[in-house]
Amino acid sequence: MTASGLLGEIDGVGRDRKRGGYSRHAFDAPEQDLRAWFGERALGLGLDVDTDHNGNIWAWWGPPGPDAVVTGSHLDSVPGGGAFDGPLGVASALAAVEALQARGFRPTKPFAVVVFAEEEGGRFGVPCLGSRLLTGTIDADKARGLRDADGVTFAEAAAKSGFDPDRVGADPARLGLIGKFVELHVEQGRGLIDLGSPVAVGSTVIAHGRWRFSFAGQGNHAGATLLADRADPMLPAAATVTAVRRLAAGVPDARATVGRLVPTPGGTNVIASTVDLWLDARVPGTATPELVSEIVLAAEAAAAEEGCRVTVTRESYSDDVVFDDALRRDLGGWLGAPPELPTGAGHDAAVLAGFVPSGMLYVRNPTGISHSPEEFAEAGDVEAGAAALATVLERLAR
Ligand code: HGY
Ligand code: MN
Ligand code: MN
Repeated sequence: MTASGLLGEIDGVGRDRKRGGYSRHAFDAPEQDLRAWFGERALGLGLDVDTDHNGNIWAWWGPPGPDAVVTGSHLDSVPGGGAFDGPLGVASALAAVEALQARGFRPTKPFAVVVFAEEEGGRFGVPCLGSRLLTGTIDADKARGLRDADGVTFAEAAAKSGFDPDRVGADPARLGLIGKFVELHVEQGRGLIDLGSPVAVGSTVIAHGRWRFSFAGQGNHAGATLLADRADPMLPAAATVTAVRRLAAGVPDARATVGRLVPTPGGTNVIASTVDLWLDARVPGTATPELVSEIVLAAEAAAAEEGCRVTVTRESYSDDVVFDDALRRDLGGWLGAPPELPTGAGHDAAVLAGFVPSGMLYVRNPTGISHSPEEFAEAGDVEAGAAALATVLERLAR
């Protein structure tokens, strides 16, 4: 089965009629369907499938063991996301295994395809939750207590899906099996369009984090409350949204976004009592916290002006990552020196990079758009990516 064919099999899973694109979140029905699809396809390739206590799925080609060559990505999406972010890496890994088997290759090292849980943080708010739990880079108690928009905790959702929440947490034995990790991913930008290549090798991932701003005021009647008598949290929230863009514009190469803003109670004729917004801030190097501090000052000033209060909580943060130099050079050498690309998008490979030699391959996205239904990859480039992945996996595992 080609990678395109595998993607075609899940094309209808988790379509979001309201937003467009796909909504596939940790432990929800579409994600469970995708887990089942992956398991069936992996078993069909003779792989042994098991799921770790953090919800990451491992499909072993031969017995598990140390110095394993591991590849994979994720199957969950952002709300209204594209078809390729995550699934392309998983489908390409399965297609690469099938292609290697077809040409009679057998790995001389332990070999696994992995699907990491909750990479987007689309339900519980922390990106790369599965790989952070595996590596112990998130406290297990904090993870258990993460809540979704309905107030359901990760522990409750995990238990409902058959996992033991008490076992969630660092898994040094399993992490210790990984010798090298390579993730293939759709490019989330325009680099390869301008470079005229279907595939690139990843070089770096810029620092990025998420902060929750909670503005509190006085809920009241929209018609019976004079302006002078209001403490409307929507005002400082709005001021913060514009301050994010204004302040980020002054920092070289900064990206800062408010894509999620939730007033409570959210009535048309109601002055909100609280407004929550989430900041996604990313700056190469060490400047992200400084930018966020400036944004917090602006939020506090705007809140005070309106007689409101604001609390800010850091929900996640990852430093800059530079992928393993030797592996990056090997990947490039084995693929005829394709372009190397930095990225502003986070990945499980970047979490693992702090523990094992990790690398990435990117596949051209002619729209340059991601985290949106327009995300795309041509079938020819999808197959070029899967073939490139097969090439590097064969070199790593022989
Ligand atoms: O948000 C990111 O950069 C990634 O898509 N999780
Ligand atoms: Mn993504
Ligand atoms: Mn992704």
